[in-house]
Amino acid sequence: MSDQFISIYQSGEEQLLEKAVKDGAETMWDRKAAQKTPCGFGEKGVCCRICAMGPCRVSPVAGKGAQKGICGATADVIVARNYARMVAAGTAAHSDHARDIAHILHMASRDGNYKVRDEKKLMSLAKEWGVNTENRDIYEIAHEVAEIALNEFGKPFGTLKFLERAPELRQKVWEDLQIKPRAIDREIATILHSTHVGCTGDAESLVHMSMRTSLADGWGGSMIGTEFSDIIFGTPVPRETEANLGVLDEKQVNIILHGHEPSLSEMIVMASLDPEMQKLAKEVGAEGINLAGMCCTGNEVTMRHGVKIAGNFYQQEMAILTGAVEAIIVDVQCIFPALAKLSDCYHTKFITTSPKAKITGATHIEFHEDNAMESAKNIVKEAIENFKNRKNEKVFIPEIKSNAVVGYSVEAVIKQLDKVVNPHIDPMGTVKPLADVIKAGVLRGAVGIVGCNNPKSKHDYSHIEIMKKLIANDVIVVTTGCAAQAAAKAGLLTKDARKLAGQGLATVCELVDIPPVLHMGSCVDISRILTIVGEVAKHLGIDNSDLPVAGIAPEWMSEKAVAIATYVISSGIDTFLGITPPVTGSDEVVDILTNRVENMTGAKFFIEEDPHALADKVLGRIEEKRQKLGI
Ligand code: XCC
Ligand code: SF4
Repeated sequence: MSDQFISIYQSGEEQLLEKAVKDGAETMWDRKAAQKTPCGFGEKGVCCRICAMGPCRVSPVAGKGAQKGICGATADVIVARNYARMVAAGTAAHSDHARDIAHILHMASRDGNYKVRDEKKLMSLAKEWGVNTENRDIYEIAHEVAEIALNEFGKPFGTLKFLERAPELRQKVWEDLQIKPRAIDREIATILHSTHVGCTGDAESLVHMSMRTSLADGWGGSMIGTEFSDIIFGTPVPRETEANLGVLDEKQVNIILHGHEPSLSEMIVMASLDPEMQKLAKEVGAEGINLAGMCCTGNEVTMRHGVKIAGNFYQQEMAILTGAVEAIIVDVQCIFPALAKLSDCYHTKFITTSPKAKITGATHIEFHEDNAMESAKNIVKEAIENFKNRKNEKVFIPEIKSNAVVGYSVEAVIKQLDKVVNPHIDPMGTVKPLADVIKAGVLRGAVGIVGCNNPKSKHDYSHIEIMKKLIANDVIVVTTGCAAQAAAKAGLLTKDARKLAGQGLATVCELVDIPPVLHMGSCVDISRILTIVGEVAKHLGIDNSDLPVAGIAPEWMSEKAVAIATYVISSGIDTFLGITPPVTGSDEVVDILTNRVENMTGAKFFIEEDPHALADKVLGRIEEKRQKLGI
């Protein structure tokens, strides 16, 4: 195995943590230690503070200690309510992000900052939604499509439009279960209502409602986020980049883009290329401006521009600890409030930009979409001017980075697949070649590995171990979010990584010229995975739940991940969690999620904290599905 593949475990983190001690900087590890043993009630999900008669905590053990809250809520009800609220919060985060993107399309214009970059995608969506396209200006069409999307959040009647993209058999499952989400905001509000004191008092009903709300994320908010970002900023195509903290450059102004929404980061990318900004950087003695992404906004700009990846969630503090970052610019989600105090130990400017995510101690420069370029330039200028404050004696950049290929949208995957047919014949433009190799057993299956980092697990270890084991067993891996960045750092997103793949997968990778692990984008882009799974199922005339596919969140931590996991099982795809969710205080809820839900949706949760055992379980389940299909 070449060094590249093991570099993940030597990413300079230890040296940076030592540096933190020397610099008197506090990190998540200090705070984790200060937390001591985590609260056992919280960990099991049996703590309720929904009303002021409480807080109540009930015993997770039947027959021992308090069995009910003051209102009479049992452990089952309390656990299920807490779970439902996590799903609602996660759905809200993805969807509120999507709403902003839809608004941007609504304000897009030919001479404005935001334009229509993928007309083909816009036109096909217009057709899908019955928007008249004949003899109309492309921007008029865009605005109408955007308005329809905005109505998906609060429309009074009907169900979400994108549900119709699912295989018919899946739509029938949703219909029968009555979990087709209506308006996105409505599903979130309904959960908040139903989990208010004195409302739903039945665990199964709460899980059922959670499924409906989560589908409003996957087939609503997230899908709108992906599709509209593609229309406005372009649908990603494969491109090369580099990943890990070694992408920071001592000689340049280093700007970290952290958060989720491409509306700001896209503008920063444009602003940093502006000759005026480049000139300013030279004037302060830097060789140029070096952008590097982190978390999902990093994924958005790497997919569309090849912007380098500084790292994933866990590395946000590490980036500042290098002492080489002029500014860390954030929008929303997954941003440690701790960055404010940490950046005070260095010259780094911590710049918040969204009214949705102000942080005490940060420099707040509000980003306004209607004035996007000017806002972005002001922010970049702050970073450039800060270069002169850098203290060279405090700079340490670990010299570790890997090459990666990113940018596998569904469209890009299909284009690659066309390479298996004779290029002189018309390209098929379908997922048929993928379905064929799965059917033939050349690929045993396909797995999505997604989600965060969590200090409960060694950084990236579970992501990488699971990926390596699956590709070695001829399972193709698609990845998004912080998992994708872990893969990038480990060198798994290179064509070279084929040598870690089993013979079948290696042959396919060779033939269609792809890495064995495909970077499909940010977390809202899990909707791309739903789309491709659905297309393969449709092609074979079966349901998602029949396919040898699975979803894994090895190191998840956010409420968004709970929403995702729930819409993935609701979409008929088994989901494996590497971190135990706070539900174990209720045998009933555990039984629903890991067992009974399979009779409803055809998929269920598996919880396994050991990455190797988890990978084995995935492989076992894939073979089970193959057997059932008779392939
Ligand atoms: Fe956040 Fe999206 Fe998790 Fe990473 S993977 S820590 S949610 S950035 Ni979405
Ligand atoms: Fe206690 Fe019931 Fe109030 Fe929760 S809702 S805090 S269980 S009384």
